[in-house]
Amino acid sequence: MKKKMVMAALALVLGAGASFQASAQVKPEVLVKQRQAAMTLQGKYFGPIGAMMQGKMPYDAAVVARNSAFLEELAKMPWDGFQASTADLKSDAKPEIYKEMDKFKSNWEKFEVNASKLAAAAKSGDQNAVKAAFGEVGKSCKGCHDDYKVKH
Ligand code: ASC
Repeated sequence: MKKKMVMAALALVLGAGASFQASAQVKPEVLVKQRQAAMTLQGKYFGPIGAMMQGKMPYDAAVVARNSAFLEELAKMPWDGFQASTADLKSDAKPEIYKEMDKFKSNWEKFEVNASKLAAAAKSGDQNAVKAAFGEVGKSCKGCHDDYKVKH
């Protein structure tokens, strides 16, 4: 009886392992879509804050706080989609990414830190802090795009 239960538990663990492995092998096309979707949403939530910073829209602290909180999470999402398996697919990602993964990674880590700082500033309600943090996020977007995104 005891042995049967152990075997059943073992089968469960092994089964879970197998399905995890299968899901880890995501199709390269899906990885590209994942990246693009995350980046699109980043732009969607970054844009209005930018418009407020430039005085093109009235400052709305609730929208800034919500968008910044979304951005903090979105900032983490594209990066595991940049796998070598995607290097030959058509996208705006330059091939240098896969040759300079350490540098690319340090860029995205800076971006994540800056996005977190923006979310913290937005929560504090200090508009000057939001402005400064927003500028740093924008710089990390642009810095990485300059090096690693194809220009059209
Ligand atoms: C955006 C967007 C970018 C960045 C960049 C910031 O909304 O689409 O690429 O902000 O312009 O400098």
